[in-house]
Amino acid sequence: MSRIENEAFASHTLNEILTQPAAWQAALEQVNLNQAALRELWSANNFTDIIVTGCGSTYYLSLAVAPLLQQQLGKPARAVPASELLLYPETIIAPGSNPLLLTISRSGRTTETVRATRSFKTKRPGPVLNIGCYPGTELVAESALALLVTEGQEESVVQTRSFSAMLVAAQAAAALLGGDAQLENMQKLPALGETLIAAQHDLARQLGQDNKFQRFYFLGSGLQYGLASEANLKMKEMSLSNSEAFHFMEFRHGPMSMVNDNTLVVGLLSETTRSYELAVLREMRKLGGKTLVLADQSVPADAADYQVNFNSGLPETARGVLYLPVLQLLGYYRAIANNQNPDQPHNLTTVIFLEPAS
Ligand code: F1P
Repeated sequence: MSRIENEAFASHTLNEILTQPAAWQAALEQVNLNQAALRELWSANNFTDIIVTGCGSTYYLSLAVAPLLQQQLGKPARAVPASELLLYPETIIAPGSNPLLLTISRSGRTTETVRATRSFKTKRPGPVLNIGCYPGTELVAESALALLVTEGQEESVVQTRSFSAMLVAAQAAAALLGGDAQLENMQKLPALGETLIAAQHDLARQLGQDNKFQRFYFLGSGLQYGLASEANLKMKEMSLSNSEAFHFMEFRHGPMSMVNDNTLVVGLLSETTRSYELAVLREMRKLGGKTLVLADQSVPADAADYQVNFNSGLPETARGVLYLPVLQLLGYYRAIANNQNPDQPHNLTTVIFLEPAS
């Protein structure tokens, strides 16, 4: 076995990161199998808006999915943590509205998400849609339709393969319901992912293990902000590093004060607003930071010390998942460099169960 295969054999987190494209294929098949049920749910209920909810990684997944749903379906869509929907429903469910609730949960068992769903159903009669990885759970029981990508199941506490598989399912469902012709082109994603992981694994390892970098900032806007937030959580959960996520243009408004020679600024570049985003990256390089840019097409060297290009030809609404493998590997290798075990992240458990409501 190669050195990389040896490591994957030793760590289930690394193995799950490296094998995730197969779960993307399964996610596409799951949406395809449920086409009629998805169309029926969306067309039969005259929804006024969409609320997307989850916890931790799946809240960040909700942040990536909500703008996509609004763009594809033409209805207001908002991502909220399940705890907010549970505790402050009046700030989220608009009077007279008929929202579609989309719950996202790897386990389908997180107490906040289950309770928020049950509470929501006492206020609104509409069917609930769920995306997850495990059948027979409390959330599946509360849902009219569940898109379950069982190939996304993982031993890891931190979400990697499960997260990207659920993202592909959500993007494919949005494309289906929005009548987006790109759904067919999304079939290319698994092969693109395999190629990307093979080509960029060493760069992710090199940057993850470079102890010059002590501060990490993940920048993303629009559909990419949720993914930047997830990349940040991977870095924190696995390696206990100083890291934060920001909307691209927000970084100038104070947080850039933290940029120094030990900083890696990671840009999840869009194609539609790249000129604004490249300007931010150029400025951060002038402040002494190094930049890693992830983009579909190559960017000028004066903005990127390091870059990863997907060359997918897919629009942003169809290829968000391609940002993830390198960023997951970056967090994984920084964890190793920090003598942390990514398979046993500090203080964390796979599911957060809360005591029975008092
Ligand atoms: C939500 C979650 C994960 C986190 C950890 C604890 O789980 O917060 O995002 O990584 O595993 O649980 P789920 O509702 O998506 O199963």
